[in-house]
Amino acid sequence: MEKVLNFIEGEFREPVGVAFLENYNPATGQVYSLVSQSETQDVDMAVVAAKKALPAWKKMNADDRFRILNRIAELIERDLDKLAAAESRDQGKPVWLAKTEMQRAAQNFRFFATAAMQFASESHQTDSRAINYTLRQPVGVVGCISPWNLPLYLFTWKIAPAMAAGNCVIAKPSEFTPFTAYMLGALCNEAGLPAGVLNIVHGLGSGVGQAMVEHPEIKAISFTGGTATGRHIASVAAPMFKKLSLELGGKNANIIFADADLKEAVKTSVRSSFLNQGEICLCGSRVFVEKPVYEKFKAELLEELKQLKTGNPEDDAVRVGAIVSKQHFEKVLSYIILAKEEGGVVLTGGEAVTPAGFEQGWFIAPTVIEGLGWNCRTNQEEIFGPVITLIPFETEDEVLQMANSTAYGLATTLWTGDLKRAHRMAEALETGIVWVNCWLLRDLRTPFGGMKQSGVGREGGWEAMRFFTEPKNVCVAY
Ligand code: TXE
Repeated sequence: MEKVLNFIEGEFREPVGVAFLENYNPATGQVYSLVSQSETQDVDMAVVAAKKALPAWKKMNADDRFRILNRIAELIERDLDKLAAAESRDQGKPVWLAKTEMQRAAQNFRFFATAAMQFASESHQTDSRAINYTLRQPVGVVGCISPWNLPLYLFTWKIAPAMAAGNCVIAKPSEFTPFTAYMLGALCNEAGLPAGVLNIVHGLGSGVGQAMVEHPEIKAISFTGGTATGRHIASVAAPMFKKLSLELGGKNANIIFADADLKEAVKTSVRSSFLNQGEICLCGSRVFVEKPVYEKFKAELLEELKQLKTGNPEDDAVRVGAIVSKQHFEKVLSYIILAKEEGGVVLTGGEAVTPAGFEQGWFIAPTVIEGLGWNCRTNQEEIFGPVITLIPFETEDEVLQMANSTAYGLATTLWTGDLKRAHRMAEALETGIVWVNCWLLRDLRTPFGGMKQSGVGREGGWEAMRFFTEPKNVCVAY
């Protein structure tokens, strides 16, 4: 069976303990590869390699760094079909969707390669006495820990800016979806990335992830994952004053006002609810609909959902693939049971499905529930699956209060034809991102991240370049 090996100092290595985890294909429920179960010693070796590579990498001129990172982007595009097939097999998502994400992974490298060329420091004249300028220096050896929902896309979203800013990286993909990060190692070698600039260690979060956060020579951690894990990482990193960027969960509102373009709102709500099986931190799982259009929206949404095919990820007509793991599949189903106990009425879905040929896979039908109060557990906790609730509302104030009621603060989508209302709401919503009459329209220059328990810090554009650098002020009197 194929082994997912660590990538340290440009070489593929077995973990020191020669232990492996089973890696499942969520669509078949079968083990198809083995993943290195690394421990502290593997992280130590990766840190030694990264420290060795650091002086030359941080001194390399931006133009040369740009060429290497751009070359990685080209190689991802060259191997796009192979990578997408591997991503789908590892994660459960449809292949067509994985292809779009591989394209975005390449774009991450291209975008941050360019950023490396343009990242300029500020300078300030102090009266007529001195000039201050800021040196933006790489942090050094940094850690990137990524989740299982958008594996290569989120992995590269972190490592690309880290390397572009001149850092050497220890990166850990999720143990549930390590395969495309493993494949990326070979592409980095082919692109001429110096050995040790990127080191990939695989294994459990509680083992190798924890070892990364505890390592005194890893000066910053960029993490995307669950809020509970983020809280734990923050507590471990705090005594060492490590720089932290935490992108955590969400319980996002999708708000539809009666004056919205309803057709467009329905169409996009199908995507924002169920894309990637609802396993995107930006999915809108609480759908608030203004009362005059509630029944119409509901009927049209349910009609659209009849077209949404769940099943074989290799089938281009399939829109909903398999849930990433057995544990997560059971967690999502347990929330559907909870919703019923809390008085929810399942309008469609509400159960596991077994597509022909995939009887052992972990599939859940797109599920719509109504009849729940805004403050029940189903409407407050992150489910992270193909499950949404419909909640009617009467006034702008009321929906604002309900939308802001959760512990999370990642993203909101608003559907309205009233520009003034859109601005008013955008200002009052307690989320890091507000989409008006659109969803997931991404521009890599914009700040990405959440407030409250959705995280600390922002990724994207200069935010990421700032996170991965230390500003040093130099004051020169004249
Ligand atoms: O994520 P974890 P889980 C949410 C979603 C999901 C829940 C839990 O609600 O149901 O989080 O998912 C590594 N030190 N999101 O448990 O554990 C782990 O190996 C260092 C939202 O699968 O947070 C993996 O690489 N690292 C989210 C990464 O952290 C540790 C995406 C994320 O895993 C660690 C995924 C530790 N002690 C889940 N423990 C989003 N924001 O998009 C684990 N890890």
